[in-house]
Amino acid sequence: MITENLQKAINDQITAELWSSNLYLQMSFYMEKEGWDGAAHWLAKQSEEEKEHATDMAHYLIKRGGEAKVSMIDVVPEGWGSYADVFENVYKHECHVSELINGVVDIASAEKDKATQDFFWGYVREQVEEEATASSIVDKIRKAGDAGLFYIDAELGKR
Ligand code: OFO
Repeated sequence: MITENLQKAINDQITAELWSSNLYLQMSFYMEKEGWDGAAHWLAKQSEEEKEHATDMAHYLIKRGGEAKVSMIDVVPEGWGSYADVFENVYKHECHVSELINGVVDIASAEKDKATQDFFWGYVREQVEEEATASSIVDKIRKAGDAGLFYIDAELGKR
């Protein structure tokens, strides 16, 4: 059975994942409106992935005898700037999520809950990948210049 404290931390993380999902969906709509269909597709996929993370965490919590809750999701920002601005914000947000996930591991560790530590270590590793992916997209955008953006957009559309 999971402790109340840990249950709250996981439910907070579920809310954060759903917020991330909405953030990326909003970015996806923005890029679609700007005519960047590849980025819009990439961001829509990322939005789906974040929702899957929330669901995965909820299933885990229920399996451990806890109660999963969907809390109110705050409104996400809108009106992004350039192509680079959008992906710089994706990168920044992923770094922030990594800190949140580390926080859940810390609580699980303080509660000596090995299963939850192990479960969230999976997400710690996944965040390394997500940060690296976002950072490499930002890098390519910076190197590409305006004309190169069409190539990058086509590549992102293949996700
Ligand atoms: Fe939920 O994976 Fe990144 O944020």
